[in-house]
Amino acid sequence: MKKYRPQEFESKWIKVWEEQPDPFQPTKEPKYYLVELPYTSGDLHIGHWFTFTIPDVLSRFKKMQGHDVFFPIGYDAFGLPAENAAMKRGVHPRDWTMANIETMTKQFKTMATMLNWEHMIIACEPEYYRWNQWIFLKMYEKGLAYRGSALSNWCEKDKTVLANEGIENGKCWRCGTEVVQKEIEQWFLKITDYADQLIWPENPEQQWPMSVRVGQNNWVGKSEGVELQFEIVDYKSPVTVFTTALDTIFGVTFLVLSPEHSIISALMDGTLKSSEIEKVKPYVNQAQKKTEEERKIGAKDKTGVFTSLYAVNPLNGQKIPVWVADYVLSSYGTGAVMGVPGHDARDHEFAQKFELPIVQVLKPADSIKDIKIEADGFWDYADIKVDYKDTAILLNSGEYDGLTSSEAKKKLEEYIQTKKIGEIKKQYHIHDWSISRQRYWGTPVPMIHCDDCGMHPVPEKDLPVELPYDVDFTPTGKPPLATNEEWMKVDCPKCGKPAMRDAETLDTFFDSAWYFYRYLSPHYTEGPFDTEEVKKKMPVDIYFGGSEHTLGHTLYARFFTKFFHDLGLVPFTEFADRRMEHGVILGPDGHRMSKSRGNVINPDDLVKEYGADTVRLYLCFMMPYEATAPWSTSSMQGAYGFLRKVWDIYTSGTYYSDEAQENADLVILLNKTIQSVTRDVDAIKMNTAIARMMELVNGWNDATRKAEKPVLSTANAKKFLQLLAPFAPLMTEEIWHQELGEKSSIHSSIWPVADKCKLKEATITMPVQVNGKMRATITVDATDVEEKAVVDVALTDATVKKYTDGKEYKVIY
Ligand code: ANZ
Ligand code: ZN
Repeated sequence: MKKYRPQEFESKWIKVWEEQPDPFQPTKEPKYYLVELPYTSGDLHIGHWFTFTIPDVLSRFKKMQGHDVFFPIGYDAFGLPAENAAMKRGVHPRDWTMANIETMTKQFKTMATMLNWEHMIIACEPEYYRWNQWIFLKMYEKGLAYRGSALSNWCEKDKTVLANEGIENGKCWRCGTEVVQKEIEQWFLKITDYADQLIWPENPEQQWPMSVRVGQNNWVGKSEGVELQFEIVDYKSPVTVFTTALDTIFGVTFLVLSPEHSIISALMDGTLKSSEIEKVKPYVNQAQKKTEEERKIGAKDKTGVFTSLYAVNPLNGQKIPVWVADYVLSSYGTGAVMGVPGHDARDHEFAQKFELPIVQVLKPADSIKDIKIEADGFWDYADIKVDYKDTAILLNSGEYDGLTSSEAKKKLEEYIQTKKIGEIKKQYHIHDWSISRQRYWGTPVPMIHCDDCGMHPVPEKDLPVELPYDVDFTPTGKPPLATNEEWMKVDCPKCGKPAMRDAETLDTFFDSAWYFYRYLSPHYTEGPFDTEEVKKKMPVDIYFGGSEHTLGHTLYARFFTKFFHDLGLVPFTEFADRRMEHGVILGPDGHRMSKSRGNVINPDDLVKEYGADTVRLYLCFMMPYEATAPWSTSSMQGAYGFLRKVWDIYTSGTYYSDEAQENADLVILLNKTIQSVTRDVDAIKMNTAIARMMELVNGWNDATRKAEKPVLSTANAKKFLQLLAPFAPLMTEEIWHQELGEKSSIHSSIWPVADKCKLKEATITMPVQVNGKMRATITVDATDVEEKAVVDVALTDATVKKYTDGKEYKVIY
């Protein structure tokens, strides 16, 4: 018997697969399984193995079922870490990235996946980013890409702008530096034009996790309300507020402006006089240091100052004080809020802190009991909206008293529209997407700036604008590309005079927003992708990836898809039918793996010691794809033990044979295993599929030991090996050829189907009662449970005979 030594055959098969053409002919429709393309960080970690192995098992399985499976790979190769690593180690970002790609590709290949390497894309290659530029120019043409200025999240260490999605707890997601606010000129994409389309309907056709859909919908944050004007006493221009609670207008006891509001600016520069300016100035100055995130989070402890201005409530003519406070954001609505402390939680805290009057203007209908209304009359509008939307009743609201909230809203909307003091408005929380970075390692923005005649797109025939190799990319606050004067110089495409290139580069989230289209035709030169291929293979069947991409990447990818749809490039508006989020493998100590903790599991070492099949099998067995659990070396050794058992079964020559007298129970168990493994792999429950296979191996072992001769036919033995093939592709291929004498790959063989007739238990045990007392149990053939046969067995049973012999009886079946 040969010993299980994966090192002796694993690399052989990987090479054979790579070199030999695959004779497989699909008979069923295409499947597109997509895993988020890895970032070229340097080494493949166990998390990469996990996120790719399970989709690979699914891909191999679907292929064996006859599908034309597309399972591509590529590299997200631009971005800051390359630049940072380059500065730290004195290597060029491109060289660093390319070296990483080489290492990672080598590592990936040891994983024995069926990835379509010939479709690989590398985002930092001109062949790819040329189409980033093309898409950018199309967006520019449609007015979706524009140059603007905005108060931006700025990372002082990386010297770059960050999108909101790039901030974690107020810190840069890459380097952890505190993010500050700075007014910066940059390129934007008008994702807000697609805000409505990005909102998931209640019951979408696509299977995306509820958490993702809710998260994205909240991020888009559509809300319907009104913009309403309040006159300012002794000042020419009114303040417009955005409110979703017009029915609370009689409860307004103050106005709050954001520190960036134009009226506050007028106070700051003295255009507008304030008796409180000595308090307003320092408050506004320090508020501007906080990031939007901090202002939202820190909004618990309210701060603010009175401006000395007064406004007039347009409904009841009341004079109310105007405050400035940083819980009002300049980036949302109009940057001004009508304070309703009776019903808005934030306004309520503010009023309590600064002793402003609180007026209740909504109460529950009489029929509703047990509602918590605070002693000062506070009843949270957020609760009202959810639970009693239409039934709350107005009070303290003049002629509107007694109306329900929805009746009042309708009437008030009519009133403000006829008086021309307000209008119905939709607001979104999502901002336009800032896409330019003042850094080097990215796609150059394909624009030209001419002193004489303005800004022009680079003509399409001149694409790609290649990223120059020679630049000084040390951050100085000036974009690194600007340091290469030769590169910067270009003739104006309009007037021909000397002009300048745009020195900024695109956010890497731009690259990853459409890469899965490019996979289909990675070398296509007529456009970003071959639309015929898209029609054949897309939408993606399942998109596998991490939950950290809920609000960034997957939202951008959906936006690009909708844009492509509008260009007529794709026939659908959602790119993936299903999204599946993977969990995290923790270190053996239950903590996140990290170098500093020393709890990192290195897949290369494991492959060397146990072989790739064991690592794959364990990753599939350790937990469901969505779960998070610690690594266990002993369980992994268990996986190794299982594969060794299988190896011994197939190499010992005693478990199966062509002429075996088969064990009927084992045949049934095998067919049941085929059935459940098929079902489980299809449902991506790899761990339970493996558990079923383990049961079969134990049953096979027991039966063989008892019989002391082969108990399965070779044909059936092959079927089990096929079940295991997607999980342990190398060992099964070795056995398939060496032990079973097959000539073509097990991975192009046809997936076994359970024999319906052999799914039932072989025998059934039944109790037999005589005069109401159980006297015996009999065993009958499961295929023969007809009354006559069963009764015959019962009546010939020795124990039963004792009670029935010589007596008269009646049989009840
Ligand atoms: C008065 C009011 C009374 C409000 C009430 C709510 C409840 P959503 O649903 O998220 O759109 N608001 C408006 N602009 C703001 C800004 N720039 N910064 C902070 N808060 C702002 O929220 C809309 C509500 O958020 C608006 O309706 C406004 O407060 C506040 F019982 O107006 B409301
Ligand atoms: Zn010009």
